[in-house]
Amino acid sequence: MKTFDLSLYLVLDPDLCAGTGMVETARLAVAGGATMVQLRDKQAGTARMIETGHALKQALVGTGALLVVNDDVEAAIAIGADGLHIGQEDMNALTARSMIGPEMILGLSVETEALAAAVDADLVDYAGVGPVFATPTKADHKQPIGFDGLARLVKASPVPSVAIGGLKADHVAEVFAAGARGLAVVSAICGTPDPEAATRRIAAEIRKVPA
Ligand code: TZP
Ligand code: MG
Repeated sequence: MKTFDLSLYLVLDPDLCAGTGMVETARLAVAGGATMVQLRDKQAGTARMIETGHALKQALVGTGALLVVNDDVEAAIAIGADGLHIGQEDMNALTARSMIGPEMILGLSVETEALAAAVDADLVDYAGVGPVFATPTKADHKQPIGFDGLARLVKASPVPSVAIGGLKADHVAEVFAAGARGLAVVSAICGTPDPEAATRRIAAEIRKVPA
């Protein structure tokens, strides 16, 4: 059984992070309490993913925060990332698992109850569930599920879930009440004037959640 803390999961966006930079944003967010950081850059090729991933890994050394790479399995392996995150349109979980081996964390995005129920817990370690709300951060996102949908998908999933999509500090209580183990955020942290303070505000709400 792998142990990892999904509670405050930062997903990086190169455009939103352009001012501060992805690596500096990650460093600040982890100082503010982010538990996981995902390198997500849909425009970057593998070489650039590896370059940024190495810098991120360096920035996270000794913090306990885990580094997850979106979609690019080759980059995840080359970086020595803690995890790989795939979507339904990416390679399937069996292929991904066979490439990354048993130790690396594998996350899978699920947008419907049927997809959540279909998650293979022998292959996948956590589900990214959403979008809870419509969000301008992801142009092609699926139908928002709301907190009712989140609760249904969390229940259907055989693995721990992290909620995503339009989530801010104000939503922490409802995210956990729906059974998710955490929230994944982009714009609540990336591109804010003070990413560390923004993360601290979310972390403070998480500390209020009854165990
Ligand atoms: N997947 C579903 S919604 C989303 C992703 C990557 C973007 C979430 O961004 P934000 O800014 O936290 O709404
Ligand atoms: Mg993808």
